[in-house]
Amino acid sequence: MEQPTNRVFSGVQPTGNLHLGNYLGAIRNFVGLQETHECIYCVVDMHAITAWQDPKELAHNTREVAAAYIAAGVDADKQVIFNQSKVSAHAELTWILNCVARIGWLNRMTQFKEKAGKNRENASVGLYDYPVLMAADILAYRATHVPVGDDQKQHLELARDIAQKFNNDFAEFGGEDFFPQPEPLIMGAATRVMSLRDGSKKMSKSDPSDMSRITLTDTADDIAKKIRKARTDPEPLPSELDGLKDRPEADNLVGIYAALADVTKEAVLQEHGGSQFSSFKPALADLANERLSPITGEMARLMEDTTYIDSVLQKGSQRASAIAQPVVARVKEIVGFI
Ligand code: AQP
Repeated sequence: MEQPTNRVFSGVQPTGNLHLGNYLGAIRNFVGLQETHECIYCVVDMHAITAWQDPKELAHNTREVAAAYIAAGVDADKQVIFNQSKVSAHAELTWILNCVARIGWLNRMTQFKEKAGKNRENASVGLYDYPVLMAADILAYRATHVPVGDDQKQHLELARDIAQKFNNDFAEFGGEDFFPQPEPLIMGAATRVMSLRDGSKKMSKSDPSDMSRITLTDTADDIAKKIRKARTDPEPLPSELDGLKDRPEADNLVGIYAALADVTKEAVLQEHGGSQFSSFKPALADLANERLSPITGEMARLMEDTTYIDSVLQKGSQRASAIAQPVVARVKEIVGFI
């Protein structure tokens, strides 16, 4: 079976409140990669239901993530955009990989610990198994590169371990080197965008405070208000990177500015070092609005009539199945299923 050398796979959960972290950590990088790679971008609805979702909202949010991909600049004709539940290869491969992954490996996953919190006994089995489904997502396409935010690094390492163990366990049966080691692509100046209310927490869809995140449905006024109220310290911005040490909120805003302007944090500090937040924040709000408003506008337009998005997802799922089903069929042969 031919192994591609430049196949990208990534996904975003349709759990509502798509935010600047999702955009800068993932979606924006999806766009650049399509110049050089064959790209498969998934709306991971099966991951979403690891925590309960209102079925009507799940359908809306699934279309909205697809709309965000397209509005941000992913070419729906050239690349594959689809939702995970339409391609059964993901679920089928997950079961086989569940029997390869070790419980000890999953017990180390920090995202499960954070999301399950104190109520661990009551978390869904799906939430615990989330990283194995993620490994299956990537390996079903024998993807070589996975653009993600920094928070997904540990899950990517697990996917590599699962791929390696499968290859070793089934080496004699044609499995040797069957799965490539997928490489994480963690790119840009804002690989972990932090909450606007607390510089020690990542910006997240599930944060109860809407003021903690800038979303891809916010208006210019919303963005200006959220940035104005973002927590900061009383010092002016430093001129050197070292001066951001122990100043997580300042570091976060500088990182967001750098990523949006497509420059380094050093360059932002060269320009704004010595400025008070009272002048830096309006500049950041203007820049965020300039970059995001074409995307939010296009997303809103696409969501007015969802026929086009549904057709993209339908066509994308057929193209995704055509790639993944032969891989899963070969995996079944390798493990001895008849
Ligand atoms: N704060 C972030 N900074 C940079 N990248 C981020 N990503 C998420 N948050 C940040 C990246 O966005 C992609 C899609 O994430 P996801 O929807 O699959 O799940 P998540 O990581 O659990 O995202 P959220 O928004 O934080 O959701 P909740 O609140 O449910 O935990 C991934 O590439 C992720 O790295």
